[in-house]
Formats: sequence, structure tokens, C-alpha cells
Amino acid sequence: MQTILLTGFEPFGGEQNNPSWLAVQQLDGYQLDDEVQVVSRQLSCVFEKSQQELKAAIAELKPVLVLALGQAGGRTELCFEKVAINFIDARIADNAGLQPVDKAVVTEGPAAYFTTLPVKAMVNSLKQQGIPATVSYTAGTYVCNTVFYALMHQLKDKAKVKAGFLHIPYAPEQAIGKAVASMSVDMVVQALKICLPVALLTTEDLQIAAGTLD
Ligand code: PCA
Repeated sequence: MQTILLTGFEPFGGEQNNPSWLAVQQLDGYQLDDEVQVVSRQLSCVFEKSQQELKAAIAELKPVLVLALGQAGGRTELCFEKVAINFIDARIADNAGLQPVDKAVVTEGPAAYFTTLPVKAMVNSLKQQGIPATVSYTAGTYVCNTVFYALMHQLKDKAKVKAGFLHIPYAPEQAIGKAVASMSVDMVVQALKICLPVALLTTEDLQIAAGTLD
């Protein structure tokens, strides 16, 4: 049996829930087929601890694919992140009360890593099913980007393990009164069921335009 590791975060920034965890929690134990099973884990919204939790989960589960998810309130679509940067600039404190500014994720690490997931093919498969999704070229400078960078750094010599990060919009109940977009947790779950097989089976990503002008 092969394992796909999905991670979601605990709530942060005063929210009651984090839809990234609500979504991946629903898929814990889900079988893509007879050979591939999903295991879901929650990460703390804490700079150091989240990296340790992720490392421990990868060591324990030896996944063939890792997709970390996080909430990005205000985003209008599922955002498959292309690039993780070696930089932290926290606008708010993490859940342990720490607010690092202008720090590296990994001292002496490269400036950035690209995801090893076929993000364009994944986005394409979702759009075809009527689910809003896009490639994003910034994962921010907070805990999500840090976990994404730490993930790619940890797997840099393990070419066979595909890994990446998905930012998701607020759940509808979080968006009330905020005049921002939202997406139901059920739709995120449906999206993962569509794009995970694509991620596993695609060997070369699609060469279609997905960039931004600004
Ligand atoms: N989103 C935050 C951290 C945890 C989460 O779900 C971020 O985008 O950095």
C-alpha cells in the first residue's frame, strides 16, 4: 500500500476552524484505489513545531506524495503554489506567540524551491469539473510558506516523492460579513479526490499558460 500524506492546519488568527484541516480530515483513510491510501495529519500554526510535525509524519509514513494545505482568507480559488521562498516575515504572531521578521526558513538554504507536483495538470482537471482553481506564484511569508519550503527542502534528494502546497479560500461561515470569496469544505474534498490521481499519474506537467502579468 502506498501513502499520500495530506496535512491541514489548526485554526489561527482568531478563527474557530481552519478549512484546510476540516477538508483533509474527511479524507483520512480514503483509498484512491487498491494500492493508494490517504493519511491526514494536523499541523500546528507555529513556525518551528509545524516543521517538526511534518518531518515526523514523513519519516513515519514514507509517503509517495505530500500535499500540505492551508487557509488563505481572501483568495478566490484553490491556489496550487508553484514556489516556496526561504524567507519569513510574519504579519501576526503564530499560535505560540512568536512573530519572526526577515528570517530564513533554512539558514544557508537556497532562495526558493519549486513544487514537484504537476500543478498545471491538477488545475486543469479541476477547471474541467467546474471547480475554481489556479496556479499561484506566492505562498506568502507566514507559516504556510515556511512549511512548504521545509517540505521541499526535506525532500530535495528524494526525487520520487512529489510534494507541494495548496492554499484554499475561507469556508463560507468564515466569510460572513467580510465581503470575500469562500468555498465549501465539501468542494475542497471533491477537488482533492479529482486532482490527487492526476498528481500521481502525471509524469510531465502540461505546458499551458497559467502566469500572471503583475
Ligand atoms: N494559513 C496560514 C498558516 C496556517 C494556515 O492555514 C498561512 O497561509 O501562512
